[in-house]
Amino acid sequence: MPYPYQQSYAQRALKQTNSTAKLLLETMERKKSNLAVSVDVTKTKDFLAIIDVVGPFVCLIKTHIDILEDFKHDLIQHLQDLSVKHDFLIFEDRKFADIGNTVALQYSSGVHKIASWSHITNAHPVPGPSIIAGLSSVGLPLGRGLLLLAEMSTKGSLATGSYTENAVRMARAHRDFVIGFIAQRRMDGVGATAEDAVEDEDFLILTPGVGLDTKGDAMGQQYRTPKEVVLDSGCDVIIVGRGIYGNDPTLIDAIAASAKRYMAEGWAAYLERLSS
Ligand code: 5BU
Repeated sequence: MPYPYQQSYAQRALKQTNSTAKLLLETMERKKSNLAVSVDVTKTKDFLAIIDVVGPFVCLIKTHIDILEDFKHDLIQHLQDLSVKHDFLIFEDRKFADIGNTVALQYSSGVHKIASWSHITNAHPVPGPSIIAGLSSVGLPLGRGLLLLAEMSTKGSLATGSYTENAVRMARAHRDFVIGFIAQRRMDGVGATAEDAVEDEDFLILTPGVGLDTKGDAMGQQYRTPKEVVLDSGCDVIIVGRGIYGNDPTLIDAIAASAKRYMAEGWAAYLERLSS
């Protein structure tokens, strides 16, 4: 029997208990895309224009909603309309990192009301399991999913070794809400003891730090190719930002062509993984 990650996204969707995890895998299969685009721009106009043009090629749009200088709440309706139009999920890369009570408020309330529109969000495991308790009190009744940051793509990241293992243990104890990790490789079975039943464990791995043309940036980011990420490391979703829109968010035709290229590379690596 192949490991879960060697099965198709469709097969894996059938076994997910969290509805968001299931929906993401089904969307990947339906659109034949394991590409997420990270839309890190400061103007609403560019933000929506990029999402509209890459929408057909992605399973997921990743946002940093607090980067937008001209944020108004009606933007959320536009984002949700695009999510329906192009059939993708939304992931607010909020990286919560506080006590349970505070993260519950940050997730539900404030200017952005993230839980009301973002299918997926993420958290640093550094506060311990209470961060999951806080976020799930808001997100679970809404059917949302959480990713823990088990690793980061940056040079010198401290999220390694026993920190990563403990992040996986925390996730394993909260499988109703934690659907997987931001990580650079598979985490199934990591940190497990003999008592843990992990043979069928199937965490989703979403991986930033993906680029085809450069190896990194001047601020510690490190890039690997879709093939390295999906085929060699067994990750599920490639997250690409500047590799797709470069430094000019207005070059819409070039952005569409780039998204298509990353989508094709990511899917080819997945098909090769299935056949290996
Ligand atoms: P880039 O333009 O492809 O380098 O953007 C990568 C995005 O992924 C950006 O929004 C980061 O905040 C995010 N990211 C990352 O690059 N590395 C990490 O380990 C994590 C998130 Br977690």
